[in-house]
Amino acid sequence: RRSLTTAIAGATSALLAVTAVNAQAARTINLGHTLSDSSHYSVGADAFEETLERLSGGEFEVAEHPSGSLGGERAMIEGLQIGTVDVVITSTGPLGNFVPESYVLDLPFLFKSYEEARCVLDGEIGQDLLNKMSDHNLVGLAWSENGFRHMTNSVRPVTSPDDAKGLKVRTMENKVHMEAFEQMGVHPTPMAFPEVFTALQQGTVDGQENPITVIVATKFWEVQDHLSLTGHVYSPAAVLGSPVLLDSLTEEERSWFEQAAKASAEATREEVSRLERDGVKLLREKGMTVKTDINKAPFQEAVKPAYKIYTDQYGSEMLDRIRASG
Ligand code: EAX
Repeated sequence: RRSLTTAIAGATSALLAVTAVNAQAARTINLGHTLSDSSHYSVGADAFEETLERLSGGEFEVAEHPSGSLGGERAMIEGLQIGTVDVVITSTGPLGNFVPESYVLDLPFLFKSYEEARCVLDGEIGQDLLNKMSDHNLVGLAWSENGFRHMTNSVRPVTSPDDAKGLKVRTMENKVHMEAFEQMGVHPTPMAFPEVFTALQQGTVDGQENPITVIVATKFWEVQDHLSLTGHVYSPAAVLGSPVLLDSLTEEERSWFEQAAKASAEATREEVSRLERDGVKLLREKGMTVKTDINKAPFQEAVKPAYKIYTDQYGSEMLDRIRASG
């Protein structure tokens, strides 16, 4: 009897020990983004999760928080800085407020194609920009993708800057974008993404601009009638990490996060490319009128002063490097 009690006690403490080791081993990584769980960011989050869990042999597990459930992109970046969020997939929208070096990427009509943008971001310039983030209390893990942005509104079809004049358009909280829209005669209204659908629904703003990916993932057809493929700016996404977490890791652990971020970016870009092929058809089926044949020259001309405003403040070194690499 005594030996049975001892055996049970022994087994119980062994079980407790195993449970304790497991609880310690599986560290939960909170990953946030603003888009739905059917979006290209969510595809990227899944790839991040799969890769990190595999490389770490289950030492880390990833909890995805989609749809802005941890706040808008600006709020989540602040969360990374103080360590309340571990990993964020975000557009560069509010990033320049933290890392001014990234503003160069937000200049309208800077990149002409996906190939060009991806090539610059995957090369030395992209790596330099990722490295810069550590000067601003953030860890740049990889460049992912949002896509070329297009204008939608609920007032009239837009095929020229004249058509866009006077429209109240939600922009990201990004002064380079806001400046460019102002030059176009549009009234820019900066707003965090989680508020945009309701603002469109209630008519607080007439329009917004986002890539096909975001328009599809957010069902903007429910609140917007007209889409114009202006492709006025390439919108990168960044996979960012919290320095509070990443600086506490071993070199090997940190490399797992970098590899997971790269896998995430790759999966997201594939999904962006797929939606570039199939998305417009879907949006038409959902009832949007889509202007595909947009003459970009007048738009490009209208936003030109944004370049001078940018270089006056930040210099032209990064811009020259990007242009020279194209
Ligand atoms: O990153 O705020 C925006 O319009 C972004 O494109 C969106 O949150 C995805």
